[in-house]
Amino acid sequence: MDPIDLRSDTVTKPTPEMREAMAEAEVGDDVYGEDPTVNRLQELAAEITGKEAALFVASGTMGNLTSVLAHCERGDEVIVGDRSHTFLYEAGGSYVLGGLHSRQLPNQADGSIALEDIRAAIRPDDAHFPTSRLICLENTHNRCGGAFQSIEYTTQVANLARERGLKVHLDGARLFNAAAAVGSPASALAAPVDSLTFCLSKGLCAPVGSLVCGSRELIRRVHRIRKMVGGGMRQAGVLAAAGIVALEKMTLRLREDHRRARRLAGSLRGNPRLSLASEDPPTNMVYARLADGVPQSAPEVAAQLKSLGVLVGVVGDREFRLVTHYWIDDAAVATVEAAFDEALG
Ligand code: TLP
Repeated sequence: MDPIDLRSDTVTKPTPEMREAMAEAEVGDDVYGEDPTVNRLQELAAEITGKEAALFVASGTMGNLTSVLAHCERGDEVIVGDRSHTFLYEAGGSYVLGGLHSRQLPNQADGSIALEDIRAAIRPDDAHFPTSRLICLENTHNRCGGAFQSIEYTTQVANLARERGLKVHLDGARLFNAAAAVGSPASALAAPVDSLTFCLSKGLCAPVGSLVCGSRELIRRVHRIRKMVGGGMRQAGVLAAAGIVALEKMTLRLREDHRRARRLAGSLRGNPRLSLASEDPPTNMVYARLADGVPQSAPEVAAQLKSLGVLVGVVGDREFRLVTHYWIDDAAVATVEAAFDEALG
């Protein structure tokens, strides 16, 4: 039997409908701009996010990197949250490849960066300082419990950026989870920002790929940088076909994953050996810590859970991340609860 895999929503496999669409996809050489399925996916992504243009890239990491490089010049400064994916988990790409300086500001528990912190961090025009160029937000926020950012907050950050001549990039890897949680279309969350990346290969189940969306001019620059980092793909329509199914069929069902995350949290809350980051997970992530006095470490408990057919993410010595997705049903949630009871005895 396949294990119940809650390590991430990146583990999702394509649905049967996606595999069929992939097998039948019309393809061409996308470096020549001639893959009709990639072109259709890009048009659809631009339309759904309300931006002028979109570009298919290999991953969320590539989407964030190419966007940030497209906004900035060497030596510029990028304001990021200290718990953001871009800062923590993207191998320092914007520094290594772009010569960019990052200004890390504390992420609040709800995933936001306080407006006053951003205001205070924007550099005056003085030769001593790097030039503040870009603010990066994340929605939903992975390391802040899957928290979602409101349209109002995103707009406030964008207004501040505009006043001070900065741009805003949104890491919307899970933009559609945010949209489902806020109860608004993705375009409303995307409207305030200059660029955004969203992923097809997380809760939306496509096997590969992300989209960068923004103005035509920005996407033209992202396109060149994508080529530079080796992301010009050829008959990528095979992948894009699954992405089209993801956008057309999978976004509205994300609420189900959120409901299951709440259910999972509800059942784990009853276990005195665990303490949950949030009583009520905002989207599809449940963060749980081992209570004081539990002798095992998180990796040890995860190994025991694995032997019971349940895979969980380990984030630190005492903490787990459990992510619900398309392939986790109600029966799986019940099994996970029982496995924790057994592993923690
Ligand atoms: N996140 C992965 C890991 O890298 C931690 C996960 O399992 O959640 N932005 C956000 C907010 C992400 O959570 C991720 C992936 C990315 C960007 C990067 O996407 P990929 O993996 O496609 O490069």
